[in-house]
Amino acid sequence: KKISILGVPMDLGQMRRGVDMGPSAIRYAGVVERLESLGYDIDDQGNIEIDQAERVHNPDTNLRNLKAVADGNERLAAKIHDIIDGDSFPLIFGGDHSIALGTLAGVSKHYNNLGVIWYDAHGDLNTADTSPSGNIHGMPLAASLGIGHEALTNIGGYTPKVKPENIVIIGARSLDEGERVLIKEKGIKVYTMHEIDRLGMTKVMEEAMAYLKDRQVDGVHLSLDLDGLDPNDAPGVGTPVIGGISYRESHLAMEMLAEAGVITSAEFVEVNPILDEKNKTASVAVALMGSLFGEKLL
Ligand code: DIR
Ligand code: MN
Ligand code: MN
Ligand code: MN
Repeated sequence: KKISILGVPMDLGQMRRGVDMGPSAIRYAGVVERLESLGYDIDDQGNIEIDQAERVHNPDTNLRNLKAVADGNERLAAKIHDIIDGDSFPLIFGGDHSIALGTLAGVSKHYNNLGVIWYDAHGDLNTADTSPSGNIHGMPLAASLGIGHEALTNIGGYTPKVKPENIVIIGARSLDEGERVLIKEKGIKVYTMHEIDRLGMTKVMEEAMAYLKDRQVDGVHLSLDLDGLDPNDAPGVGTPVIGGISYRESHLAMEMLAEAGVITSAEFVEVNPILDEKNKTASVAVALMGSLFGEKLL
């Protein structure tokens, strides 16, 4: 039982500083001790090198910091190969959600039919053409489907990373117009807050896992954006959206994933300690990781 931790101090996929300190905040919240207490052998590989925001030139394009984001993600993808080749579980700490480009580039090569659970308030399905912000952290899922600028779709030297029918989005409550169009066009499975309220998290997770099983996936990557949770429970995020998934529901979701034993790689992103309340959001992330890796009270 080996887990390899990689921090990605990336804040170039959006405009607020501080999310580059996410990996430190998560380590400070005790993640290594927490997972070791569950019997895992933890290999903390430190952080990927990412350009400092103040040093990155912003060309006049609707893809903010494109080159620096792409370069960092190439380095991340290469590290993930080594982790999986070494038979270890890749556990990645963001950084903003643009790092999913590199994570999926590294992970997907090792599977024939990867499934993805995207736990997020947002769809992250924008492209330069549909993005209202120019922020690449709102684009990684589209790029991983092969949609968008080549510098993003081709991270790791191949595209696409995932099929639309192998994705389940959970927690959506803020979707841009272009994202809605793409979801309908591609038939992407989405559990919005409406379905979570209506069905309850138990049913949502049962259905999500049954859906991916039907797709005969041979691995499932969990990409968990802390803004999927309600800002009352996870205030330290750059783009909070009210009416989110509760801490309790999120615990339940992680416990159900642990029981089913389906997750083969994971990332926890968008933890911003500058915007946080006494490192609450990183602590929530660590608690969720505890449940994801099998923690039980009795
Ligand atoms: C928005 C925000 N849809 C954008 N996206 C965020 O800028 O594309 N994703 N915050 O997590
Ligand atoms: Mn490899
Ligand atoms: Mn996101
Ligand atoms: Mn989000």
